[in-house]
Amino acid sequence: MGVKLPGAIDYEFDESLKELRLLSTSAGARVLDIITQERKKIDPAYFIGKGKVSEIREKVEGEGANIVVFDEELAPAQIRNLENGLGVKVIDRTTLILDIFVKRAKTNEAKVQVELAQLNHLLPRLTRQWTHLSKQYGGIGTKGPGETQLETDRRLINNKIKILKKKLKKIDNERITQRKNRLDLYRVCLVGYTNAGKSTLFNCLTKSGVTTENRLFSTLDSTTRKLSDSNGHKILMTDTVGFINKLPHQLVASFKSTLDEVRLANLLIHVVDFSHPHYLKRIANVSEVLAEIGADKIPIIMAFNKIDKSPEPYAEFGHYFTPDLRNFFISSIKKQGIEHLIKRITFLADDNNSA
Ligand SMILES: Nc1nc2c(ncn2[C@@H]2O[C@H](COP(=O)(O)OP(=O)(O)OP(=O)(O)O)[C@@H](O)[C@H]2O)c(=O)[nH]1
Ligand SMILES: [Mg+2]
Repeated sequence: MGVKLPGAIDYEFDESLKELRLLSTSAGARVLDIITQERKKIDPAYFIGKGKVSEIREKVEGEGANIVVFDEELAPAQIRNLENGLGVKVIDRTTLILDIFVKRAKTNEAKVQVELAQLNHLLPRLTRQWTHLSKQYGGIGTKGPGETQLETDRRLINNKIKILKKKLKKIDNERITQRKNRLDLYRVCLVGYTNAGKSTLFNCLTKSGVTTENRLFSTLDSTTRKLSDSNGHKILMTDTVGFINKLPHQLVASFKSTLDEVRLANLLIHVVDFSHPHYLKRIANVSEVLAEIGADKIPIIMAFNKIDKSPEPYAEFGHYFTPDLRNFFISSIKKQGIEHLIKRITFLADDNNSA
């Protein structure tokens, strides 16, 4: 469900819904229908109009849907009202992204970070209807004297958040030690929009076998390996989590230890899916996140990837991006343009070491 408000740009609205569809399938759902509504303003009770609620309910019943996903962030009361009105579960984009992260988290670090993000998202959304928490966290605490259920739930979540933060602090310290051992090495981090081809390029550059997949957020955990063919240079490459438009702030905050890898790199390679019609918008999205995590002052190289399936020959983009020392046009799958990129990385590493 997408709601178009005044001032929304057509292609951005469509793009966001397309992405919501991809996010849904990446989470394992099957999308039955996409419904949109244009509104002058948000309805405080239902977000959408009440007539629209009945219309969606009919569709939900007709198609046998069991969940409705909204592209915008919903207030707790709106979720409650919508669930009552539609008779099925209702979630928003942030919850969907968090769900995907939960599914993909493999390492202890990623699991702790995702759970922290989830609880931080949940805390302000706790309402009187939320009463099963003490069961879920049964071992941690029981209702204190004179506490309402809501207060108990809040206390349980806050306790859990404290525990998770402590765990993260420990992981963080381990990372700091790890990083100290690598300080003499030149550290390069691949960043970019999700599905841009970061892991494919990483495998290409380091001869590794990191999972690559045509779905959103395949990679959550960062992997670090030596650059192969680096002519005896000691260069470390890191593949890490991708970014997305409207990336939930809770995720950015709790992925601090993963994102520190980006923040503390000597060089960033911004991998772009050059075959995507709105790649320019995505570059802007990624730059925003880089600024948000304090990584916008690090030297950066642009790697325009997937030129093998780009609809327009990249040479014609000369007026936009001259293939120069900062812009590389590559295909990680067909291994085109990779040697130029490696040459540039090793040159910069050399320059850095001699400085
Ligand atoms: N045609 C083409 N496809 C590519 C190229 N590079 C990557 N892909 C495909 O794009 C999809 C995503 O690749 P990944 O390497 O998993 O992308 P990623 O940036 O690591 O994605 P996340 O980890 O999900 O953020 C996969 O299906 C790859 O096979 C390329 O140069 N050309
Ligand atoms: Mg990846």
